[in-house]
Order: sequence, then structure tokens, then C-alpha cells
Amino acid sequence: MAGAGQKGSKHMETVLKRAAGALPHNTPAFDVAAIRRDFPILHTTVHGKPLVYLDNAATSQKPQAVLDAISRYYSETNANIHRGLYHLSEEATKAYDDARHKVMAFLNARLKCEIVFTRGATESINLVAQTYGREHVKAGDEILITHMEHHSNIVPWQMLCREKGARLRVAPVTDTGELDMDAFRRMITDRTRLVALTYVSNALGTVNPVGELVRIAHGNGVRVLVDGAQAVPHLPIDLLDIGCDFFVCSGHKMFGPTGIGILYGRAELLEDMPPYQSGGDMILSVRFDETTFNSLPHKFEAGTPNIAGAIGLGAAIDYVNQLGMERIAAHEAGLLQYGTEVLRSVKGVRIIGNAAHKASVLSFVMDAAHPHDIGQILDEEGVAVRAGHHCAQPLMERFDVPATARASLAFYNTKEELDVFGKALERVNEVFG
Ligand code: C6P
Repeated sequence: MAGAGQKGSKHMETVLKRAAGALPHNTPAFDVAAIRRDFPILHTTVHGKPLVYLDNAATSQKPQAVLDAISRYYSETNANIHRGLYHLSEEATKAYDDARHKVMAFLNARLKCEIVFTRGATESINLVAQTYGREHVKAGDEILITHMEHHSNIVPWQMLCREKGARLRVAPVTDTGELDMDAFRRMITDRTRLVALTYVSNALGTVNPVGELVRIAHGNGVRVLVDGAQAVPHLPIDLLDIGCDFFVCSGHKMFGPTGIGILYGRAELLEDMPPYQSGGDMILSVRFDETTFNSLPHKFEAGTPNIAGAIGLGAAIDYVNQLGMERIAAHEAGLLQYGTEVLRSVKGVRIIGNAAHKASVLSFVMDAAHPHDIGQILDEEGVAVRAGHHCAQPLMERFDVPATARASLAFYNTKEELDVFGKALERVNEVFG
């Protein structure tokens, strides 16, 4: 499963060993039927057909445990946090704080104060660009990204470069959709101030060897932000092992609610960064002539936060922990393999993104139909996929396609669903062929 680029990466070795099924012999079977019972939406119908949800990269579905945690919070504990001395407020504050602890443990961060709650991956990247970036990037400097970034990991850096007179450089991807490692090495120069790259590409599924990339960048004294939005739902994450300086992800892609996200930053970096937004809760004291900012992570959480969102995210983490991220990765590796075979068996399909190491994304085009038409026929069959540029327009250009259709998997998907997907694609050929 590992690509050449991953060789020598201790982190990747760990991930692959775990995902390849190197689990204890007594590990119970992954009971997908039972798991599916935890997700009410998976039992609904669309156009009279059972829903086959294959748009997990856009957002994941939520287990009942998450829905219950949010409902319980609002019906039993709702109060503002860090403000009241009364029982409810203390309970809400504790629940919010517990959620932060769960995130820290889930990502294997060093300290709870290194976990900042945001609205999502997009806001987390903007936070770093507008604080760390503005402080450290000067005219003539360079920021290095890759050709497979989501717009959220392009535009904030582009805007920062414009503002500062810095240069945005883009490491190329190969025809199979892997990062060109030699080019990446060459493109880190003494002008590079920051590398920002995705762990897993949302449009190709490529898993980048982030541990190795961080070591290369750090070897040149360059800080690294890893966009983990498409990695956290599929792979066990070990931030201490990866060693990056910043890591971002979104709750809604990891079985939690929308409107909650995570920024991880090394404490010493967060400590030095100016606040992003200002207002209540991010201060220790305010006078009209001076304000003292709060300690980490509160300095970056101005105003009343998404308390219910954080609690829901904590419940989502409890849920996937009980399944085990290693078992999730192993199950999904089997599904991805099966889905790839299904796609290969359909006439006129071309898969976009054939990296040796991929996670849960099947992006493709068909001779017979435009991706939007594919999406529509699939929808008629109850199959939900995304069709479009996936907020990765430069990548579409790189592969010379206007758009792709994209099926993206989660641990609750089954081979039977992929058979329905395959049959629906045959119908695309019948209708348009
Ligand atoms: N990708 C997709 O369908 P937000 O919107 O902030 O939760 O996540 C942004 C984001 C950042 N990085 C990557 C790699 C992503 O895939 C996404 C979101 C969705 O592919 C919606 S465009």
C-alpha cells in the first residue's frame, strides 16, 4: 500500500502497519451492520431507493450518540461557559473542557492548551495565516503549498502573500496524483517561511507522507501546517509523531456537528502569536487604555464558542474511539480496493488519482457523461456523490478535467453499497452512451 515517497517515514510505517490489519488476533470483527444501526439517516430513502451515502468527504453522517449528546446538552446543561458561578454554567464549562481533552488525546497532542476550537478547518487556516503568517512572512519570503490543496489551503496564503509582497510556490503532483518529493525538496529555499500541505487530498485521495515532509521542512528550519481535514476520519493521527507545528481539521467530517473545528498549534508558537479575533473570553483584563489577553487556548476563542458543537465533537470522538481508528482504516482500505475494482469494471471510466497510498476517495470521469450528469443519474438511484471541482480547481486543471465525480467512503459503507454504485454507473452508460 505504501508509495515510494513514504519509505523511511516512521509515522507512515506506524499508520500502515496498523491499517494493514496488524491488530491483535483477538480483535472483534468490524460489525458494519451493527454500526449502521447507530446512524438514523442511513436508513432513509431517496427517490424511493435506500440511501447510499458516498459523499463523506463533503461531510460525514452523525451517529445517534452525537445527536443525543447535543440534545442532552441543550435540554439538561445549557448555560454559557467561563462566566457563571452557578451549577449549570460549571457543568457546561466542564463538558466543553472535557471535549478539548478528548480532542487532545485523539490527536495525541502534548497539551490541552494546544487545542483551539474554531468553526472548522477553513477558519483554523485563516487564523494561522492572519496571526502567525502576518507576523513572520515578509516581502520576498516564500510560502510553499502543493498542487493538491483545497482552496481553503490556497487562498488564505495567496492573500497573505499579496499583502506582504511574498511569493506563493506550488510543489507539483505526478500523473498518478502523488506529491513530487524531489521537487518539494528543491522548492524549500532559504526564503521559505512556511509549508502548508494536506495530509489527504479531498479530490484524489492521495495520502501524503506528512511525517517525512515535516522532517524535510524542519531540517531547513521551516514551520509546517498540515491540513488534516480528510485524514482524521480515516487514519489514526499521532501529532507527536508527525511533528508538525500546526494541524487543522473540521468536526463535521469526523462524525461530529458542523460549525466546530480544531486548530492544533505548538504551545510556544501559539503563545507568541497575536490574537485572531477580539472580544469577550479572550481577555484577562480590559481598561480603555490597555487589554491583557487570556492564556492559551482562550486567547484564540473570542466570544461565546460553539459549546454544543464541541460537546457533540467529543461524543463523536468517543464513538470512533470505541470502534478503533486502526480497525476503521483497515475496513476502509478493503472498501477502497473493492470500489476501485467496481469503477474499473465500468466501461469508459477513468480514475483521477491513482497514488499508491490512498484513503477513501474515488474520483473519476466517464467518456459517456459529464460529472454533473453522472451525479444526477446516481441521485435517481439513491446514490449520493459529489460532482464538481471539489474546491480544488488548480488540481482539476492539472489533470485537464473541468470536474470529476467523487465517491468518498466512511466506515459505515459496505461492499453491497458499492455494487449499487456500480450498477448506477452502468445506467449512466445506458442513458448517455
Ligand atoms: N472539503 C469536500 O467536499 P471546512 O469547509 O472548513 O469544513 O473544510 C475545508 C477543507 C479543508 N481542507 C480539505 C482537504 C477539505 O477537503 C476541506 C473541505 C469538502 O471536499 C468541502 S469543499
